[in-house]
Amino acid sequence: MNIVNVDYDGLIPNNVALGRDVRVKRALEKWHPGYINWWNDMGPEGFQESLVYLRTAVSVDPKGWAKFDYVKMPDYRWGILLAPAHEGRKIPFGRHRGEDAWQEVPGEYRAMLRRLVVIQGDTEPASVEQQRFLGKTAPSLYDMRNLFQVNVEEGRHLWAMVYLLQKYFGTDGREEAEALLERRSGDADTPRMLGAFNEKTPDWLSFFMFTFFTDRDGKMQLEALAQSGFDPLSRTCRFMLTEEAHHMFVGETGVTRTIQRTCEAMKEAAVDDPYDVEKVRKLGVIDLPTIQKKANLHFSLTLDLFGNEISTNAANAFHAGLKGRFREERLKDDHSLESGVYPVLRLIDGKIQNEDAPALSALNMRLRDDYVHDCNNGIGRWNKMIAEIGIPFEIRLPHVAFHRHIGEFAGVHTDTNGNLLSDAEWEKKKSYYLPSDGDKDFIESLMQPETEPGKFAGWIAPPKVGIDNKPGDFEYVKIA
Ligand code: BYC
Ligand code: FE
Ligand code: FE
Repeated sequence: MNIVNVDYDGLIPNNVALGRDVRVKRALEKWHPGYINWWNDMGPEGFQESLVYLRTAVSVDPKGWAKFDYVKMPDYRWGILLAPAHEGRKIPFGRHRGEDAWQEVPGEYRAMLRRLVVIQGDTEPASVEQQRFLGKTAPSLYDMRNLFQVNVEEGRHLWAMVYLLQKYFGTDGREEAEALLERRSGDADTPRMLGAFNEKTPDWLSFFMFTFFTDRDGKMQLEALAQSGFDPLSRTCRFMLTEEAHHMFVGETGVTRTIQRTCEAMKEAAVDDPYDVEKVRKLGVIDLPTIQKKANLHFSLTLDLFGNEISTNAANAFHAGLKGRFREERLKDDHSLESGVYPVLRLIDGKIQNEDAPALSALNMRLRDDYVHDCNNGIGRWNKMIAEIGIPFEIRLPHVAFHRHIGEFAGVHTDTNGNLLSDAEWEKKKSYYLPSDGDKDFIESLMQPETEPGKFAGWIAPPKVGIDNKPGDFEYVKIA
């Protein structure tokens, strides 16, 4: 069988010759019913019987790997898909740089590797749980379909990590795979592992911000893990990244279309002042300052996912060759980082300032910097839309110290420019920076479902083109 093509004959589609790996095949088949139960309990509520126009991977060839068709989500063919192996691949960084990439788990790094796989795996079902009620308020069938596409792919990402656990980590891998189905986003007793994945995604603007900001953390972390010297992890993440591109698209275009509708409505009604929130809201669109607040919230929550600025975990993972840097292969240094330094923004003597730290310890910071850069590219495109329509407003990322719960700035309050605030000032001003109850109520009031093919809720502009080149009135979801 050609590695590029996916075998759809068995219960679990795959390109890893599962048919010849009886132990792992059995383990996954045993895990499968629990997964389906989880999907039925925690997946998109109210739409499990609907036919959704979804893409399914039929190959891992970057050109034309997907086929589109109507499926009921519980019948989606979640599979195990690894990007093709690179013949003779070497470990690209760390103390084992230049040695053959590992095809089995290196014993000395087993625990560290398992932890990385489990954390990655935990975020995937968490996001499905967070988004499970959004189908009911979808602004169009097009958007509903995109939500469900993201959801089934996050489900597949869970499969991707579970495959690694079942194949390479024996009994404890199996236990971790079970536990991934047991934790629940936001649950007081059994929460998901990382903070942002226990927050709510209450409305569609949050969903778009989440896919813009938080899925983009996914992209950065997957890029770092795609460098891994543990080859099966690298290949798994490489294929996940091709799916991640669509999640990023959903977020970026979702916010752009929201902004577009707001700006167009303002132009039509000759409302020039973007800060005249009441007037803008009367037009049935989300005012730009509130969109900024949502961005502040989701950006700051997502920064917490990069861990501490100074991290021995990150240093150890890099040194061991398990987790690299963003685009490691393009970086021009010794790829061992044993001697270099990296500037880290810290709180020193009550001031936020840069301090050089050992480069190895600063890897979370470095990945976060790459992430911020990537976010700014997307936000530039939002601002281009605002400028084109001619509204005097710019969306800006808040300072990295703003509203943080992990790391250097967890103990302080700042405004969005990074000026320190006392507790009292913060309490007074925070509804200026983050969505207030009133803002949330207003957004919620707009979240009325639009389920007629080709129609869109009044607060969001239609997309420029359809999915899979379908016409504007295509019925992306046949609601049952
Ligand atoms: N919440 O040394 P540190 C995605 C803990 S998103 C709670 O700085 P490290 C997706 C930390 O565990 C990408 N706890 O940590 C997106 C540690 O505890 P222990 C997901 C936190 O390891 C949208 C202690 O604090 N993938 O795919 O350097 C939809 C010391 O911290 C948090 C990954 O994250 C937190 N935010 O950095 C669907 C990649 N941060 O061990 C999917 C795998 C830190 O001392 N994970 N702690 O008990 C990693 O690479 C790292 O574990 C982290 C944390 C970057 C997450
Ligand atoms: Fe994912
Ligand atoms: Fe994603």
